[in-house]
Amino acid sequence: MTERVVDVQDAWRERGLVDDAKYREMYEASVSDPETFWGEHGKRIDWMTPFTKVKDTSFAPDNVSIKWFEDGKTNVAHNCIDRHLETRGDQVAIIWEGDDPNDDKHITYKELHGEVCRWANVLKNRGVEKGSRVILYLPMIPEAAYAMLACARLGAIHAIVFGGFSPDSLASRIKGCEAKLVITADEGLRGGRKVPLKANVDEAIKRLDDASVDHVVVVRRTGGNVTMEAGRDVYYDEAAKEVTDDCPAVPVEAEHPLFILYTSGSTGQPKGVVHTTGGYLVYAAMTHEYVFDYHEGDVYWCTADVGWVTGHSYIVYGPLANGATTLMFEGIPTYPTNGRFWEVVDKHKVNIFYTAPTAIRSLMGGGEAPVKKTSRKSLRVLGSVGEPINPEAWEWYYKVVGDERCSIVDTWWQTETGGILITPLPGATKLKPGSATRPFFGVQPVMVDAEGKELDGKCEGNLCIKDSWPGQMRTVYGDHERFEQTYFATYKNLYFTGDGARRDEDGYYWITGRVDDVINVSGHRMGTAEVESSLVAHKKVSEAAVVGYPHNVKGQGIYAYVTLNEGEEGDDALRKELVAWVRKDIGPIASPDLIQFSPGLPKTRSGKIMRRILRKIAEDDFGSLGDTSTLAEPAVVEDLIENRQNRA
Ligand code: 6R9
Repeated sequence: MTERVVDVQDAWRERGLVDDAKYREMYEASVSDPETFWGEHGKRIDWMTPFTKVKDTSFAPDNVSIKWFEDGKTNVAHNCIDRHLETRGDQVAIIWEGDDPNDDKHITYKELHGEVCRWANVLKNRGVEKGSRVILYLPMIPEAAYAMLACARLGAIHAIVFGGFSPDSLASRIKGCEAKLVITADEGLRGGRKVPLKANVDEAIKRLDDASVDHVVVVRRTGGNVTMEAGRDVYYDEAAKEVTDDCPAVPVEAEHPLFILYTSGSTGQPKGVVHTTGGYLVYAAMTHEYVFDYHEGDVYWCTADVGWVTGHSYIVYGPLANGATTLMFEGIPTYPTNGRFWEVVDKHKVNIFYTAPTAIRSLMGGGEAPVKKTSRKSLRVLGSVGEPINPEAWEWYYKVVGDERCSIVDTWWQTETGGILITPLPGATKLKPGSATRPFFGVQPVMVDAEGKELDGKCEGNLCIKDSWPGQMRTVYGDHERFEQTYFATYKNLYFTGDGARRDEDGYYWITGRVDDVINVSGHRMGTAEVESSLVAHKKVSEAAVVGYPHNVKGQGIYAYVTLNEGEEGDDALRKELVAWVRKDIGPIASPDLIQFSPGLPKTRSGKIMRRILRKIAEDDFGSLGDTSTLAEPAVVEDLIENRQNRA
């Protein structure tokens, strides 16, 4: 197959912030002299105390230390709100589109300022101060942005937990960061269905013997009935009556933590990824401007949930730091109809649209009609994030959604990277469907083989990054050693991403997916170990192994091999029971798609589960199992193949 190349259209180049020559010039400057480059771009935000030091970073395996703009002081809420008041106080900062198509709201920068100050005062009255940890467990409502910015205004550290996570997952995160205060809503509303958020918070706190939580602030979203514990719980609207809308922004050090975000890794419990203030904001704002070719006055919409890093960097912090109008959507792509995205685009005249391949694939199933019914004339740039976009979905996005008129930016990055690292720039980069293309300014990708040898030119291997960029995570909350071990111990002096990639003759990167035991289900990261430990916690289960397999819509599905205790019978009823168990334990996103009961798992003589074999069987590709000579009991494999669930 010859590779398709889509040239930069004249209109993209004319409007673009940079063309190809400018990209090359800026990229060269950014990697040959990062101090000067970032010293200059660090000034894109306001500093209460200007920095004099730009970069002090080391990837030395047992002494990783990352500091940017270290002697400067600033405040993220000031940069996202206050500094815009004079020039664009009456401009809309947030367009909120509710789950119900008749429900929307426009919030100006001036209004945002008032709301955030009030929120900050409500938190302050409850003991929140610089360094306090606050958990947010909220639906996609403007209050989520207000609460994030209110924490930032006080120098408090927010940790958002996605509303789809269970009480147990919430409890472990509350405990992990010893949060004093939890912000939630009575209920969430998605696709017409209610989510019992406050009840889940009650459950979570009940599960912790020694709960750190002194206060729960509850936003009324549906007005649904919830239990309020006297002395601990308060409705936000009642608490807000007692405060003013004036609250100064607290200047904090550039390296003061802005947020913790829990993410799945290949082992154990989710890690608390820590992002700090100055470098993070500079990087989020700069990538938002260049990658989406953001211009003054554009309406920008990222469909992610604020519970994921994409929502942090590209719904709230990046766009608001740039004074943009950012759209926040409460609902889902298929409610009330599967034309909803495009109807919202027309309704609010969206210019830049950013979503995940899984959403595109699910809408492809509904055909072109729901798309073609809408105009989409306002659209200019279409973004993709979360997982590799298959060329078929790319072409559909380009042709059907974008009418071959919009540029596509396939943006590769991670919770850990804080912002986009590999991506096209609309005015500069020729596109190849399925490739995230070239590195952003200051980013130096390195390809290595399994032994850690650096590969040149066209190659395939593991993707690492040489040297730091300002948006990089700084540590794992409370466990710096785990940070060093996870990301810097595999390959010396390199940040290891956990992703495999291919680099082609033009230096373009094609991300092939995770090379560790992390799977990507509908753009959501899941550690296979987390699902396994949930399954084995069930009283009938003796052992479990979980792998990913290709799934048409989700990208990857969850395939679980389960060995039951003596005397237990594996049938459809038990399958259902186990799916419900995992849903309840971790959350709906972790539900196994396929469960295979097996008398044993393929192990080496030293007892290691041979996941390579399990992956092949789950992919229905057992003709090439590779080397099976180290198997302790070869007969196990025959049984696994015979009873496989995923038959082509
Ligand atoms: C931002 C985000 C990170 C993992 C990452 C990779 C996959 C994200 C991608 C992509 C191919 C892209 N990923 N974007 N793979 N092309 N454009 O998704 O963060 O939830 O931490 O996931 O997602 O495997 O390592 P996070």
